[in-house]
Amino acid sequence: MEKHTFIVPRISCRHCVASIKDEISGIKGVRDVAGDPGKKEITVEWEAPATLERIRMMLKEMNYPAE
Ligand SMILES: [Cu+2]
Repeated sequence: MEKHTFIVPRISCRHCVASIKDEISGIKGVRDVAGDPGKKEITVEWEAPATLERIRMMLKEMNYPAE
C-alpha cells in the first residue's frame, strides 16, 4: 500500500474535497481518500494498478492540480 498527501491550492471548501474524493475513489486500486479543506490537502492510499502519476493526472484533469 502506498500513501501520499497532495497539496491542492485550488481547494476552497468541503465541496471541492467531496468531488475530488468521488473522482479519485473511482481509480482502480485506490483504497482510501481523505481531504482537509482548511489545509488544502488530499491524502490518498492506493495499490496497483493505481500510481502516483495517475492520481496526479486525475487531479490535473479535474482542474485541481497538485503542487
Ligand atoms: Cu469548493
